[in-house]
Amino acid sequence: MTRYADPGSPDALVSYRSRYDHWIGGDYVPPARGRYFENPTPVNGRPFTEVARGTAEDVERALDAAHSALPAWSRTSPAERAAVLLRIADRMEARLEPLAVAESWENGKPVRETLAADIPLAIDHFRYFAGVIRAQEGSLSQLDEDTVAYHFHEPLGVVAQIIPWNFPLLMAAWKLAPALAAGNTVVLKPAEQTPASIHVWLDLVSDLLPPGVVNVVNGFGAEAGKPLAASPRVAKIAFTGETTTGRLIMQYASENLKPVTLELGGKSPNVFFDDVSAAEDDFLDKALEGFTMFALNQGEVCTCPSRALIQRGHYDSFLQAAIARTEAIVPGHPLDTATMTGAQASNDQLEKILSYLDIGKQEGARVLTGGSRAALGGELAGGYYVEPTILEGTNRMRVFQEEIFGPVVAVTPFTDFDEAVSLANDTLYGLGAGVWTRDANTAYRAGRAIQAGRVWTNCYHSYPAHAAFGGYKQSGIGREGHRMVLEHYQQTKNLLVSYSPKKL
Ligand code: TXE
Repeated sequence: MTRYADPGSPDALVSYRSRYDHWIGGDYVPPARGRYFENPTPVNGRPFTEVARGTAEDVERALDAAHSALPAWSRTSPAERAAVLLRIADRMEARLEPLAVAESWENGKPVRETLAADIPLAIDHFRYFAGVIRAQEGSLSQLDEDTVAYHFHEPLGVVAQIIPWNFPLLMAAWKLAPALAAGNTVVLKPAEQTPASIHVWLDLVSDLLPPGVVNVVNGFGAEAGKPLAASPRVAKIAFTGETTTGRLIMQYASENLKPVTLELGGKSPNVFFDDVSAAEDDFLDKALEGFTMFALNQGEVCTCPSRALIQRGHYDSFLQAAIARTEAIVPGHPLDTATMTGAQASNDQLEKILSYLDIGKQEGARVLTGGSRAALGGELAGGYYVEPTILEGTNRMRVFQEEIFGPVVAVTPFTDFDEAVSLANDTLYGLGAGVWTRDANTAYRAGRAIQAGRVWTNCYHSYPAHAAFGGYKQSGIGREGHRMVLEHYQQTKNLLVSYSPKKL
C-alpha cells in the first residue's frame, strides 16, 4: 500500500500555485473585480489555494478569446484535431499519478479510484473522440440525375460548459473531448468546490492547444455560471449539476434560443432478484459488491444506486450479507491506496447528507448500519467524512425520493417482477439503474421496463467512453459519451447543388 504525500509537503507529487486566475486566451488573467475565494481540501478542511471569483466581465473576456480562436480551430482538419486530443491523452497518461493525487486532494475521493478510474477514463475520452472524429463521414443524397444534396458536419461555434465537483477532471473530459473534436471552442466554468484540478490539467497540456480554444472562468454559479449560460454569444450550453439548476440553465438558454444538454440528478434503483442468492459460483459475491456501489465516490455520483430493491425470498439473508460487506468498506485518508471511502467534497455536502440522515430517522427509516458523521480524528479531524449508511424503509419516504448524494442507500423489499418495476419507476428521476439476476428473460424485461437512460445488468458503475450516458424524465436532456454526443456539438450543413446546364 502507498500513502501519497499531502500536496504542500516535501515529497508531494503535486504543488499548487498559491493563487489561480482565470485561464483566458492561453494565459492567466486576473479577475476584473480583483476578488478571490479560498479553496479548502475536504481531506482536512484547510484551504490550500485561492481562486479567481469570476463575474460577467470575466465571462465576456473569455468569450472574446473563444470567438477569436474559433475561425482557425474550426478550419483544422479532423486529423489535426485528433492529433491534439491524442497528445493530450499521452501527456495525461505520463502524469497519471500527479493528476490522480490532485483530483483526490481537491475532491476528497480515494486515490485508488482516481488512479484506476477517474483519470484513465478521462484519458480514454480524449482517445475515443480522436478516433470518432476521424471516422465520421458526411452523407450525400442523389436527388436526380444532376442534383445532389451534400450533408456536412459543422461545429456549433463557441460552447459554454458548466461542470460539477464530483468528478472534476472526468466531467471536464466528457465535455471538452467531443466539443474540441467537433471543432468548437470552449468557455468552461468548473464548480466552485473543485476549481483547481482543471488548472493542474491546464498546466500540463495547455501548450498543446492554440490560445483561446479552451478558456476557464472560475467562480460561483450565480456570478459566473449565469452570465455564461445566459450569453447570446454562446452557441450551446452543456451542464451537469442539480436538477433545479438545470431548470434555470434552460430558462437562460431559452432567452437566446440556444440548445442545452443537461446531466442532472438521480435516485437510481438497484434491483436484486431472488435467484442472486441461489447462485453457487461467485455471482452472489459480485452482486454484493454491486450493492456496496452506493458508497463509491462517497455516494457523490449522479447514478449512485441509492435505492436497493431486494426480492422477499432472499431479503433477510441478502441484507445481512450486504450489511457485513458495507461494514468492511475501509475509510481513511484519501491519498492512502488502502482507503476505499474518503471525504465528501464540501462542508455543504456533508451537512446536506447529515440532514437527510436526520430526516430518514424522523420518517421512521431504520438505520441498519452507519447513520452518522465518521469521526476519523488525527490529521483528518477537520475533514468531511460520513459512515456508509443503510436505511430500511418504504419507497414513499423522502430518503427514497430525494437525491442525497452521499454514501447512503435506502432499502426496501419487493414481491414480484411487476412490483420491482413499479417501485424502480416510482421516482422523478431516470438516470441509472441496476438489475441483478441470472435469468436472461427477467434481466431483459426489467432492463427494458425500467425508465432510465442506462440500466446496468449484472454490473454497476462502469463508464466506458463508447456507451451513451444520459437521463430519462427529470434526469436530463441529451447524451454524453458514445459518438452520438457529437450531434450535440455539431450542426448539419446541407449543400443542395444542381449540376444541370438546363434552365430551372
Ligand atoms: O449543484 P449546482 P451543487 C446535485 C447533488 C448535490 C446538489 C447540489 O444532489 O447535492 O446537486 O450541488 C453551477 N447558473 N448534483 O449546489 O448548483 C455551479 O457553480 C449557472 C448532481 O453543487 O447545480 C457548478 O459549477 N451555473 C450532479 C454547477 O452549476 C450555475 C453533480 C453545479 O452546481 C448556477 C453535482 C446558475 N444559476 C450536484 N448555479 C450530477 N448530476 O452529477 C450553480 N451553477
